[in-house]
Amino acid sequence: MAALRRNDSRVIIHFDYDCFYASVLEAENPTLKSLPLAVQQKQIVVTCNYEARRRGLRKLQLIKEAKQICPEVVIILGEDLTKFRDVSKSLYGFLKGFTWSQKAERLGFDEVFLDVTDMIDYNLSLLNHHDLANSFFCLDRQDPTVGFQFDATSYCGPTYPQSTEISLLGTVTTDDHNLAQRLILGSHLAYYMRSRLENERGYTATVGISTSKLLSKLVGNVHKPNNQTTLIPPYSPKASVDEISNVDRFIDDHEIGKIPGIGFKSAQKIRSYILHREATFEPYTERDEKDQVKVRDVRLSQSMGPPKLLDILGGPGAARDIGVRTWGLLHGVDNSEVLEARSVPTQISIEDSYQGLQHFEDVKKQLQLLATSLIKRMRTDLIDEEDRDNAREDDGPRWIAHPRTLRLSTRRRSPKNADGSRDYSFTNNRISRSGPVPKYMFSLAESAEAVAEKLVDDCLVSMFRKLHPDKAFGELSLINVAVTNMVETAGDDKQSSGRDIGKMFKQQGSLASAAVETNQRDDEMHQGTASGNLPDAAVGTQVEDTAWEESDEEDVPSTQLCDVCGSHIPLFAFRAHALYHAAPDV
Ligand code: DGT
Ligand code: MG
Repeated sequence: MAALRRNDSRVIIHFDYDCFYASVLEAENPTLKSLPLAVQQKQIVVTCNYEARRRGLRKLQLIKEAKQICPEVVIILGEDLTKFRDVSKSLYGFLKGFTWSQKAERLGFDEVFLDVTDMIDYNLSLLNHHDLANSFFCLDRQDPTVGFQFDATSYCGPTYPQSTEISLLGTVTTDDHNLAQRLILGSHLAYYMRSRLENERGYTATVGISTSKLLSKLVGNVHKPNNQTTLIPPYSPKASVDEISNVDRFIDDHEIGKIPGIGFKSAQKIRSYILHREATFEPYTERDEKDQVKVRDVRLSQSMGPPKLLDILGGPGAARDIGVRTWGLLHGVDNSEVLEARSVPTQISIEDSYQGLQHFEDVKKQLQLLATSLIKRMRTDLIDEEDRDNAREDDGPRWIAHPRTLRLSTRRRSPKNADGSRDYSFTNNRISRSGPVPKYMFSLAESAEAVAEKLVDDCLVSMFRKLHPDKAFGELSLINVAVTNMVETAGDDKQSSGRDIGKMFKQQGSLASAAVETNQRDDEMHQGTASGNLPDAAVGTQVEDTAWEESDEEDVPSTQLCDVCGSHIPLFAFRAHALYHAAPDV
């Protein structure tokens, strides 16, 4: 049975900031650090600091419950995501700044993958094998004095499996020996970055070091918070005494739903197959113990392999290689690349969900709110941070990209059946209309609200009328306003290397206004505004760049239809969304 072969030639470091939203609030107000702190969105604790966790609070708990468990908890509203987004962007820039390859990929607001293979290879070649204990890790190829001292004979920080005495001699095959050396260097680099992140930016992170995004993300969780874990060799079964590799040993203990790349629906199908009955999934609570299916149970189940997984998971809409791919994931195989940093998003889209908007005046109000958020987001994401404060109209280039297309999309609520219920299989009701982005959207002379008002009156209302010529347009469950078709403007991105197109133009003495068309990828940055009928937790504030984590079937959207309100909810937020419905009204 041919599984995909794992490529263990890379070294990938995964960062997950500790209690991220809470840490951002603590950085603003350090007195909060010693207090139990919970961040509230609607009636849910979206996260809490570790002091609160020590006192029994947890993420995605109802506020009411949290107050009962810990009456002294300090609760701060976290519905405005601006500051979290800004910190996320800035920390990402900080971490990306260490890399040589620019392979730095953000997942949601608080996770970053770095592919540091080139740094590790370079530093391996510098090692003095006669004095490994006094090695120097060089962080800059141009300047050999920039870097840090480290002991290349041992791992820095905890490992999986735990070991007190691990040395290079501990492994058997040459491959594993080389891998150990690389991971030792990776562990020291990770520790160095964590220290700098904490000392210079005040944020701690939980970090994993391995050879893929999948393994580095998962192994980081072994020691939380403010720590790191390296998944150590042997990675190949033959090298270990009991012929099971550390990768299998590690992955085997995970519940299948915890494996990134195996989505909610796939996990359910696999559970049902293994349990020989419909697996129950109770979104309001932790999954029932009896319905847990571990990777080991699947991997060792009789006649299990890619064809069987294709049988279980295949079907309309499923990717043809889903069996092979899932079998690979169950063996820790994930050869997906850490994507190179992009200085600009391919598009910016703001949306909100509703229980049913029926009146034009309400629609107009929502268009105004969405357009205001969109313009604010454009100003945050498309203006060079350093330029923003001194920006004036005639100051030269401040926008690092100009979107060319404005798009309005709406989705109607599914129609009511005769018995009053709704037909939620009626999902293909999203319609869009596009037009050119008017020039004044880039004007900084007026407030975002004023520009938005003009945009609503000039463009969005007429686009809406064209989408819904009938006055009775039914009940809308979603409105999305987006700018797409991004054209990058030349600019000096300090983080970028010589590949940066803007920099290239500058270096060649070309006009700074030279623009280069970018390829459009379907990686919209969605943001739910806090104004709608659903909580942020449900609207998908984190959908930025999460394709890798969320989708297990290529053609199937990474959302789940909510039976209660008919909204499409990102899978990661589904539990929070269900909780929202369960929460009492305030
Ligand atoms: P950690 O990593 O366990 O120390 O704690 P966090 O808070 O960093 O949790 P994480 O990494 O799962 O999520 C990062 C941030 O994203 C978190 O601070 C709040 C937000 N977040 C996480 N899960 C949800 C969710 O289901 N809904 C919403 N609205 N936000 C979420
Ligand atoms: Mg986190």
